[in-house]
Formats: sequence, C-alpha cells, structure tokens
Amino acid sequence: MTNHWVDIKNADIILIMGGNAAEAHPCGFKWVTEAKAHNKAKLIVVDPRFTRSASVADFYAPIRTGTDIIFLGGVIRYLLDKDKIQHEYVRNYTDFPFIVREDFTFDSGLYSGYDTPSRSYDKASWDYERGDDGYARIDPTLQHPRTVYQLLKKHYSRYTPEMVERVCGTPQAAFLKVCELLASTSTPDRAGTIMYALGWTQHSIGSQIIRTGAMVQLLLGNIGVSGGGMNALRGHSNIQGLTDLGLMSDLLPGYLTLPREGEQDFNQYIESRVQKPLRPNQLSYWQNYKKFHVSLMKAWWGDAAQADNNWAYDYLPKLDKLYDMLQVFELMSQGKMNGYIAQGFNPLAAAPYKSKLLDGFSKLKFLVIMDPLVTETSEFWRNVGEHNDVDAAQIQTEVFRLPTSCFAEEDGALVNSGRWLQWHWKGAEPPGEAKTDIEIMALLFTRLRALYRAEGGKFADPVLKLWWPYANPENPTPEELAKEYSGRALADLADPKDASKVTRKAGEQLAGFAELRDDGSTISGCWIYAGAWSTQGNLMARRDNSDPTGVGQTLNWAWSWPANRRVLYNRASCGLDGKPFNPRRSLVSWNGKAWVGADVPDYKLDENPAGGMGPFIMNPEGVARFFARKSMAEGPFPEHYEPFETPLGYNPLHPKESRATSNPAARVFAGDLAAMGKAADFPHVATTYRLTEHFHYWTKHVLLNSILQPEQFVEIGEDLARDLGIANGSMVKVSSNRGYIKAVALVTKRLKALAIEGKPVHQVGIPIHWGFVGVAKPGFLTNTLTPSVGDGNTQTPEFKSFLVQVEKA
Ligand SMILES: Nc1nc2c(c(=O)[nH]1)N[C@H]1C(S)=C(S)[C@@H](COP(=O)(O)OP(=O)(O)OC[C@H]3O[C@@H](n4cnc5c(=O)[nH]c(N)nc54)[C@H](O)[C@@H]3O)O[C@H]1N2
Ligand SMILES: Nc1nc2c(c(=O)[nH]1)N[C@H]1C(S)=C(S)[C@@H](COP(=O)(O)OP(=O)(O)OC[C@H]3O[C@@H](n4cnc5c(=O)[nH]c(N)nc54)[C@H](O)[C@@H]3O)O[C@H]1N2
Ligand SMILES: [Mo]
Repeated sequence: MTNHWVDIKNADIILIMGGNAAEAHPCGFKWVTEAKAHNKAKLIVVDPRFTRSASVADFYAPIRTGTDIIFLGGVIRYLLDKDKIQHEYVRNYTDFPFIVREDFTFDSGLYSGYDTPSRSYDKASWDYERGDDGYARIDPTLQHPRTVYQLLKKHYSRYTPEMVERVCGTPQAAFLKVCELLASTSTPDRAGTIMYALGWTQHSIGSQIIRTGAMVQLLLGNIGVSGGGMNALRGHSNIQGLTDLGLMSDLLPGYLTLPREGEQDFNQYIESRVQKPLRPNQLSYWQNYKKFHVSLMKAWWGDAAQADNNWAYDYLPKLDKLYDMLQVFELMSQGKMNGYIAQGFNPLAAAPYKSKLLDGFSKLKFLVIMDPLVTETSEFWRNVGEHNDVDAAQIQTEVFRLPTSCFAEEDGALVNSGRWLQWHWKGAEPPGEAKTDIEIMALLFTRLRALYRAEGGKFADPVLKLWWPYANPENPTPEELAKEYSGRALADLADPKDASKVTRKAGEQLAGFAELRDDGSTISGCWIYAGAWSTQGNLMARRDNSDPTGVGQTLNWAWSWPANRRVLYNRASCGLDGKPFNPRRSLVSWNGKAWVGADVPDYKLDENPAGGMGPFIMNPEGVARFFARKSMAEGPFPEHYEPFETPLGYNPLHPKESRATSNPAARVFAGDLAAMGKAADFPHVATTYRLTEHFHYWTKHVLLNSILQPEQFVEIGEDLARDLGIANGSMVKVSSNRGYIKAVALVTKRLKALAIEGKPVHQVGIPIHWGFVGVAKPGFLTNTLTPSVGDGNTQTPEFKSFLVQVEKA
C-alpha cells in the first residue's frame, strides 16, 4: 500500500477492482464502512462476479476477466478528454512534459525493439531524449508531439467506451458512471483510493494492470494524499514482510537486487543501481544504494566482508535467470532437481497445472516439508482415487516432514499491507515435536556448516564465514534478529560535517537508514527497516493509538517502513508552495523552515520547495512516471493483451494478423504452451477465488470451517445452467486442457453472460479451498485446471483467467 488501512476512512471514492475485500480482508474492510458512514464515500466494485464487496457497494459494474487494462485505459481516455485531471499535480509532479526519444514507436501492438525468437525487447528506445547538459529534455507547454502527455493521449485514444463494451462486456452506461464517480476526485479537496489484490495480479499482464490503475490515480492527483493511493491488499499476514526481506529469487532485502550473470564486477553492479538525477536539483535517493548494500553484506558476513574483497561480493549468487516457482517446477519436471524444501507452502494445491507438479515431485530424490499440518504436497505420492490418481509404487521420492509452530506460538513481527511492523507475543508453546521455523533453519545451517568444516566442499566460504553472532547458535531469538535487520554501528560514527563529533557510538542501534555508511562501519539486514529497533527499544511493540490530528496517522502505534512514514510520497499532497492541496486532511506542509505535519515527511526535511525538487525522490527524474521507461517487460505504456487462454483468439485492439494477441513479452515454457486450450474445445471463461470461511488449504483441517463450507462448488450463471441443463446442487464436471474436477453446481444470478464482440461469453467461478487432506469433504484441487504462465515481470501465475468446459457430471 502507498497508504494504509486506517487511511481508507479518509477517501471520498473507493474503487475495489481486482479484489474482494469484504470477503478476503473483512477486518480491513471496516475502514471502507467508516468512509461510507462518516465521509459519505461512494464505493464502486468492478468484478466479473457480483461479490460480497459488490453487495455493499454504491455501484457495481461487471467485467470479463483479464480485460482491466481496456477498462482503465478507457478511464484514462475519459479523464483526458473531459479534462478531469488535477492540473497542478500532473504538470509538476509527473513526467507529462518529458520528451521521449524519436526512435520509440508503437505499432500493431508491439513497441520498438521486439525480438520474436526470444519473446523480449531491446529497450534502448524506451527512454527520454537528452539535452546537451545530459539531463532529460522537457517541454513545459506540453505541445511537443513526443512529450509523455501527447504520447499518452494518443496511446489511449483507441480505448473508447465502445471498445470497453466490446472487449470487457461492461455496458457503456455502467462504464461511464464509474468514470464520472472517479473523475469527481480530480479536484484538490477530494480523494479516491483504489483497493486491489489478485484479480489484478494473477494475469499474464498483471503488473501492467496495476500500473494502469496507478496512472488513473496520478491523473486525479490521488497519490501521496490522505484518502488516496494505490492500495495492494496483501494476502498472508506477513507476505509484505516476505517481499520486504527479499524472498523473491531476484531480490535482496529492502528491494535491493541480486546481480545478474553479466555483473561480475562489483563497481559496475553498484554504478548501474546508483541513478544520477535526470533533472537539475533532484534527489534520486537510490544514489545511496551502496550504503544499504554494504550494510547488508556486513550484517550477513561480518568481518569476512571487507573493502578489499568488495564486501564479499563474490559470495552473492549471480543469476542466470529468475528462479520463480514456475521456473522451479519446470526444472523439476525436466528432472533437473534433486531436492526441494517447501516451508509454509503447499505447492501441489497452490501452484498451477497440478499434473505437471505431480510429475516433478515424482522425479525428486527428496522433498522436505516444514509445516504445522499435513498438506497435499506432503502426500503427493498417495493414491486417493480420482482426487489424486497416482501410481504410488512408482514414486521413489523420500519425503521428510519437519513439524513447525505457527505465528501464535512464537514472538516476532508481522508486516501488514500498510507496511506496519507489528510485534506480537506468543500465546502458547508449540505442541509435540514442533519447533519454530527459526530453530529449524538454524539447526539446518549449523549442521551443514559442521559438515563443510569437517569435509570441505566446493566454494565453502559463503557458508563457513556467514556471521552467526547469536547467544544460542542453534536457536537465535526474534529479538536478536530484529536488532540485526534494524541495524547498528560497528564503530564510532563521526559527523560527516565535523569529524571531531561522534554522532553514534560503536554498538548502538541506529535511528534510521540515513545513518548507514558504505565504509563497513554500520550493519542493517534490511535498510527499509532501519530504525524499527532503535536506542529507544523495540518500536514495533508500541501500542499507543492516539491520533492528535484526526487523520488517522497514529505515529506511535507500531512502526512503519520507511522511517515510520505512513503515507508514501506525502510531499505530493502539497502544491509547489508547500501548502496542502486539501487543508482539511493535511499530512505535511512547509512552515518556512522545515517540513512538518501529521506524517513523517517523504522529502528532505529542510528542503525549501522553491528549489523545485520533485516529490518522487526515489525516481531520478523526481516525478512520477506515466512512461515507465525500461522498467517493465512489455513496454512503457500498459497495453491490453488477451489472457493466454482467450475466448476470442485475437486481440480486438490490433489487426488480426498481429502477433500480439497475448502478452508478447511473457516467458512461457514450450510444454506449458502446448498444454493451453482453445475456445473451440473449452468455451467457458473461468476464474478462481477465495471465501471468507476458509483460509486456502489449511482450514479444511478445522471442523467449524469445514461445516460452514463443507465441499467444493463452482458458480455458474443461470443462463449457462439453462443452456446445459444443469440444476442447482447437481454435480458438474469442469475440464480444461490440463485435467478436470468435479464439484457441486451453484447456479446463481451473481454471474451473467457478457456480450463480447457481439457474442455471449459465460464466466464460471471456482473457489480454491478444497483438496484431499483434512476433515472437509475430500475434493479435487482447483489447480488441476489452471494454466502455467506468469506475469511478464513477476511470474505470478494466470490463475484468474483461463478456459474450461462445463458439463453435467
Ligand atoms: N478468508 C480468507 N481471506 C484471505 C485468504 C483466504 O484464503 N481466505 N487469502 C489471503 C491471500 S494469500 C490473498 S493473496 C488475498 C486475496 O484477496 P483477493 O484478491 O481479494 O481474493 P480473490 O478471491 O482471489 O480474488 C478477488 C476477486 O477478483 C475477481 N477477479 C477475477 N478476475 C478478475 C479480473 O480479471 N478483473 C477484476 N477486476 N476482478 C477479477 C474475482 O471474481 C474475485 O472476486 O486474500 C487473503 N485473505
Ligand atoms: N487457482 C488459484 N491458485 C492460487 C490462488 C488463486 O487465487 N487461485 N492464490 C495463490 C495465492 S495468492 C497464495 S498466497 C497461495 C497460497 O498457497 P500456500 O501458501 O501454499 O497455502 P496456505 O495453505 O496458505 O499455506 C501453506 C502452509 O503454510 C503452513 N503454515 C502456517 N503457519 C506456518 C508457520 O509459521 N511456519 C510454517 N513453516 N508453515 C506454516 C500452513 O499449515 C499451510 O499448510 O495460493 C495461490 N494459488
Ligand atoms: Mo496470496
């Protein structure tokens, strides 16, 4: 989230699109209720299904799955056309006036630089034109035909209300009503928020859908203001912490990035991440990259990380490719992996294309499961008839189960969607043989290290020299780890302006990332968490919810990254003069000497706004981007591409012979592509989703939850049920090109056929929660059906849009 849960109460307009917060985030949803009750906020829901969120909305619009870029691109066109944009904001705080290179082109759905065999782009032309001074060229009048503004207008001119109706199936009147409501927040005194989750992320163009939403918010001046923002409703209680701490295959903690194979040289690695300002007097905060990186390497390898070995740069793996889960399961099914550890992960249930996973797991030598419960993955080898039809005698994989505790049986911090690190305390000891994940990982590490010490091995140093300074090496405490990721000084730190003054004594916890150094004198295991545990103690454990300004910032409740700031980019809530656009809900302001206010300013505290420094200090241009430059796989402006399994078979935006039907830059493995189905055989569009009564695949172990939602069902619209002669409550078979499931038919008014390109398209809704372990009625795994293709940037699987055939069982 750019903002946070409580702040949703400040919104005037709330768009829930690509999520179902009333169902999947019922506690956080109370802030929507607050906004409606106290702020007269209007709630809009856009979803293929009439959901629990829709049932309390002021306005609902249906949409075909996977077509949100057309819808949102249509909103962009509407806002530009009707001049419903916040002018001062857009002109000064975005890249509108920046001039794009002449060789940048877009034609028949493809951007300049496309290479068909590798399905990827040479992105050189996706950039600004540079002046003789080295800075990006701009035209403040916005008249130059290659300003980002002009290119944006041209790009989305194709996204007309007629196109929205044709491709999304959303009636024009409903679409225009949504536009009108959103447009009402283009004035400085009104704010709108977007709440989204998997309905946007789980598509082969998911990241670009989210960007399009962010572009709508920028046009409306809704980023950096209270009641605004792009608010990703995260899933598991600590999934925000997972990405923060760099558990993606290409990340390091704090969104630093792992080097690629071609980056063997340390200085080159740093230089390519330290971005010089693209306009005069901009901060470009990533210029501090080296300080964060060196402090991380010191936290990991201590004395073994020194200037003369480039802070142990050789110890870091250099990626030849991404190792996301789709890649891993591809390698596994090719027989290229010996072992796999599933820690708090039930991939057989959670990953797409189940039969491919069964094949892969069967080829492993060993499989380790760290989990408090029995999972389908831990019993992938068990034949349970139709629900898991395997030949157990042929499977040689050795499975180890390591029982773990769960969050309620340990102390520690969880990071919520709003970036708050909230400390919690255990309520009970773990039962039986269960140990915490920390203890198990520490035991694995210390034993592996002992083996390396005794027997040696290839490239042992990264293991042997890992810094492990914990009182009990076999069980580090959450407190020790928290102090380490927050960070401390290893030597006395001198004031950079006056070397005779010591600002921080050796051994002291740091107050924040501004104190980090690139000379090895500080450690921080995650720079964005620096200051969470300061000399004042564990700030994550704070529980003071006082809110002196009434805007809901509660700065003394827990601790929020970065720097305890609650709303990112909050400098953008003020005009060029430093005065709030909306004094009624002020976050920060310039008092003539400093930035002050209800939130921690996202800016240099003493920076006079007259100097012209932009509010988006992480970007080298100082402003927000409509034109993403080289940061996305598919191109600088989001373009609609059909799901890989498309009911149309072509992209209505492009000439029919165009190669750009589905995401041309998505990575897709040959076998997975061959397993895609066609509309002729699988005419119904399916999507998958969750229910309040279950949490994924584990609450089916709980009797009460299993009583509330006892067995797998699929939602089918009344018109489709009539066509197929399916009665409510009868059994149906749902097949894709990868397998089939059987389930109870729930015939409903919540799903209706949409008219797409003049033809009716039926959508089918499939909840994800059932499987073959637990006390609920045994069922099929929904992911028997789903296709194995990921978003072009994150590789999040396309769980939300694929083709099936429904028939009577
Ligand atoms: N009770 C409960 N709560 C949970 C979870 C749980 O299992 N149970 N899981 C947690 C986790 S890990 C996560 S990630 C979150 C997920 O939270 P959500 O993303 O809100 O959950 P989903 O139900 O997967 O999907 C949300 C909605 O997206 C819609 N949708 C599908 N395709 C499209 C599309 O193309 N466009 C649009 N606009 N909408 C579409 C679906 O119809 C569905 O209503 O929930 C978390 N909360
Ligand atoms: N078709 C389809 N597939 C989906 C989705 C979808 O919308 N549609 N959603 C996807 C999403 S967003 C998600 S997040 C995944 C969820 O997929 P998973 O994360 O695999 O599913 P869970 O059942 O939430 O959790 C996995 C295991 O973690 C264990 N666990 C709980 N606490 C702890 C702990 O403290 N330590 C350890 N070691 N284990 C613990 C639980 O017992 C459980 O067995 O599913 C994905 N798959
Ligand atoms: Mo999730």
